[in-house]
Order: sequence, then structure tokens, then C-alpha cells
Amino acid sequence: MKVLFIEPPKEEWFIMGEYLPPPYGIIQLGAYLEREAKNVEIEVLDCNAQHVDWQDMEKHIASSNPDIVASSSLATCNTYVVARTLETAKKVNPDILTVTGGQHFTATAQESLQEYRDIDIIIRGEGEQTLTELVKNTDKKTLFPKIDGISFRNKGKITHNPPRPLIENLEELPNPGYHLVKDIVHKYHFAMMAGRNAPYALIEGARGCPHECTFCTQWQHWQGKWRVKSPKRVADEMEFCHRNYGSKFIWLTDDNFGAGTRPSELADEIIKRKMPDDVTWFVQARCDDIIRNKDDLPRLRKSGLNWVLLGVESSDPSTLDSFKKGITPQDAKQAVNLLKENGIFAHAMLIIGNRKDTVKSIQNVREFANELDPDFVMFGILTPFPGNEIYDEAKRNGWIEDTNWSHYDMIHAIMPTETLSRNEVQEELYECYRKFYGSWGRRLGGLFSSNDLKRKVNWHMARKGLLRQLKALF
Ligand code: B12
Ligand code: SF4
Repeated sequence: MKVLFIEPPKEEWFIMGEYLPPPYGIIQLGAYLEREAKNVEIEVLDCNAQHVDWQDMEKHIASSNPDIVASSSLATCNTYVVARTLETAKKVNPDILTVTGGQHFTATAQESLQEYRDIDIIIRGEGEQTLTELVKNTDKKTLFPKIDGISFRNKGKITHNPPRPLIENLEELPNPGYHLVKDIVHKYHFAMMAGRNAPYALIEGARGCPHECTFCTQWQHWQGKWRVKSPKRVADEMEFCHRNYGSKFIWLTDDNFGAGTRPSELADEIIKRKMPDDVTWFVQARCDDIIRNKDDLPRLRKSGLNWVLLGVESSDPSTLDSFKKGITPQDAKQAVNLLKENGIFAHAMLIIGNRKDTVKSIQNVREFANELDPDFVMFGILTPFPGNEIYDEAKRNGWIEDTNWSHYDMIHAIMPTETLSRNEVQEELYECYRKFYGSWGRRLGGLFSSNDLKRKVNWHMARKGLLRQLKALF
């Protein structure tokens, strides 16, 4: 039995400059499968790292001769490239079993199986156990109706088997399967965040989130449960990646780093391991958690944490309430200041395009961003991702004007607001970036900052022409 995992050719999401990420979802699945299923040959084809285009992919599938081709979209905007990958596999050999999963396909299992005839199976939710059971039973199609967690065509009828319970203890998962991409692992990098020469690894410290923000798919995908690996295990994985693959820039995939003693214990665990100073790490966190953990920030910085993405989302308390975010604009100010005081690069994410947004309210967001003065700001447009609450509301009310999934990337406007057309929202996004990054004072301040990281990020952005690329969207 041979399983070929394919990371399809994906377009760069230009807001964060140049990057080449490891296909974490599939190497994680591959490592689990390798451990749990005997006599399974596993191959990973990363089209981006291996410079494989669609024609070469077809040739590669033919020469690899797999029984199963599996692919993952990461985000909704990659739906078509996954569908095309599986279509390519079927073109090579219609007997290949084609499989996908992840947040988008889980939320759209019915529509996706209707739309893409070349997708045989969608694995909903957590992938490891379901994929393993499927691989073990690939030859026994009559058993498919008994495999929890899959959606498939059963005698021509789309069938959704019951969901599979989540793995209780995430530490049962193996170390991330970077050995499956060992020949290309040195290529993964995030130029803007750590330079081209810092090998980049993703590590998963948690799944899910205990919060329920309306624009986020993360908590729903993981059934509203937040499962974490212990600080020791996370530090072990960091050390594992550094020792075996030379990883120097580590992105902890947790969307919510959390409060409590975990951050503090993680700092201690990493410091204990005495990794070199040029091994740095990044995480996404809530503003209120940064405030709660303020006394731990110096040790977190010492452990290599040098960049935090904060979900600031809005300057308007009523918008924050409508998002069910549970923070205030004052929390955002305090969190940004705390990070900066501790020498941690403060990256803020703000969302525009909420239904009630007007020219004035978006101008307020811009002014707030200026006042907040983080080291880096990302503005995004509220996007109805299948699986978030906004999607259900927007669909119910007929607000969705653009149904091209490749635009669901938070930089294309998908819906109008009550007072702004979709084009106007798009222009407002450009205006947000132009106002923040376009001013000469901020540009020069960034390019000649005494903060090494800030200087590098600004030079990288200047070279990549962020504003030019945004302008080209409309
Ligand atoms: C790292 C990251 C990035 C990195 C890139 C990483 C990469 N490899 O390409 C960067 C910064 C570039 C990025 C960009 C974007 N991202 Co991002 N990203 C993440 C993050 C934090 C981690 C992804 C990860 O590795 N998770 C761990 C793996 C193990 O989880 P998983 O992929 O879900 O896989 C599990 C299951 O879902 C399932 N599964 C998944 N795929 C498959 C396939 C098969 C065959 C099977 C069987 C099972 C299966 O099994 C796996 C194990 O159980 C996630 C949030 C998160 N914590 O997951 C957001 C997330 C995926 N990103 C998101 C978004 C919106 C984006 C952007 C559009 C914009 C933005 N604001 O970030 C761009 C799009 C870029 C692009 N064109 O691809 C959303 C996706 C929502 C959606 N439905 O589209 C997420 C969920 C964040 C969120 N909270 O909303 N991202
Ligand atoms: S936005 Fe962040 S805090 Fe809110 S549900 Fe998603 S991961 Fe949790």
C-alpha cells in the first residue's frame, strides 16, 4: 500500500512577504500513519519546495504509482488547488483513492463532494486516526460505512458517517514528521520574520480554543475543545527540530497561546535546554492573556520568543462585542506596550468590513492602529469562511457576493457592509495599509530603526512592494 501526500502549488500570501512553509498538516498525518499502520509506504511531494508544476505533478504521480493520494488545503483560498491535485491523480489512474480533509473541506463536505467528482473521501475534523483506519481498509470498500469521521459517495449517494471522537491526549501524537521531507527541509523559511537562512519549522502546541470568536473557524473545527501539549513536550519538539533539522525559526501553531502557568513553564523548559540564542520562536496570542502573563514576558523573551501576533481585531468596543472577542481596545494598547517594553516584536491584526462598518468607523480603525503603534500591523477583511459563525449569518442573509473560494484570504472583499460596496471595502483595506505604512515618518523610522528585527522587516516589505501588490487587487 502506498500513500502519496501532495502539497499542491500554492500562491504566496503576499501580505507577509516571501515564505516557504513546511506542509505541517500532511507531515503530521504521515508520521502518525507510519507509526500506526504496517506495510504502508509513505511519500510526500511538496510542489512548492520541489518546484513541481501541474504537468510535473502528473508525471510524478504516474511514476510514484500510489494507491492513495491525499492533499490538504490549509485555508479556504486553496480549495481549487486541492481539487485540481486530486483531479490530476484520477486522470493518471482512476483507481487511485483520493482523500482530503482540513477545516474547509470539513465544513463543506456535502457541497465539496457534490462539486468535485474526483474527491473520493473527505476526512472531517481530526485526521490521524481516521486516515489510518481508512488506509488499513482501503481494499475493503464495504467497510467504509463503518469508518467514523469520513464523508464519501456510497453507491452514488453522499454519506456522512458519524464524527470521530477527538484524541484525548495530544502527546500520543508522534514528533512532527520532518523526516518525510528531509531532503527539502533546509528550504523552508520565512524571509520576513527570520531571514532566508533560518530554517523554519512549525510545531503544534495545541488544538482548538476555549473562546468562540464569530470570525474564527478554529474553535468550531476542534469541537470547541482546547487540548494542549505540556510545556515539556512542546520544548522537546522544539529541541528535536533544532537538533535534527537545524530549525532556527519555530512557529508554534497555537492560535491562542493561553494564560495560566503554561507560558511561564514553557519559558523555563526552553531556557533549561540552552538552545543557541539565534533559535527564535513565534506565537499568536490574545491581548488579555499577554496582560495576565506580563510578569513572564522577560523569561519568554529570554527563551527566544521574539514575535507575537495579537488579535486586536477592532478599535470599537461594540464591534469587539459582536465578534464575541471578549477584549477591550485598552487591553490591546496595554498588550502592545508590554510586548514592546520586553523587546518582543508586537504584531497586531485588525479586521475591517464588519456589517456595520462605515467610512468613519474604518477611519477610526486606522487612527487606532497609528495610536497603538505596534511594530507591524496586518489589516484583514472580515471573511465568511465556511465553519465560522459569520458564514452562516452571511449566507442566511444573502450578503455573500463573491463565491470564488480563491478570494477567501482576508485580503479580498467578499461582502459589502450596510453602507459600503464590496469595492469600497477593498479600497478601504488598501487605504489602511497606505496610511499605516505609506507615511514617510513611519517608513524611515522602520527602515532605520535601532531595533534589528524591525529594520529587517521594513526593508523586506519595501523590497516586496506590499502596497503595489494590494493596489493590483482592484
Ligand atoms: C501556520 C499557519 C499559516 C502560515 C502558513 C502555513 C502553511 N503550512 O502553509 C501562514 C502565515 C503563511 C498562513 C497564512 C494564511 N492563513 Co493560516 N494558519 C496557520 C495555522 C496557525 C497553523 C496551520 C497548521 O499547521 N496547523 C496544524 C495542523 C496539524 O492542523 P490542520 O492543518 O488543521 O490539520 C489537521 C486536521 O484539520 C486534518 N487535516 C487537515 N488537512 C488534511 C488532509 C487530509 C488528507 C486529512 C486526512 C486530514 C487533514 O488533520 C490534521 C491533523 O489532525 C492555522 C491555525 C491552526 N492552528 O491550525 C492558520 C489557519 C489555517 N490560517 C488561516 C487563514 C485564514 C490564513 C490566510 C488566508 C490568512 C491569514 N490571516 O492568516 C493565509 C492563507 C495563506 C495561503 N495562501 O495558504 C485560517 C483558515 C481558515 C479557513 N477556513 O480558511 C486558520 C485556521 C487560522 C484561523 N484561526 O482561522 N497560515
Ligand atoms: S480568534 Fe483566537 S481567541 Fe478567538 S476563537 Fe479563534 S483562536 Fe480563539
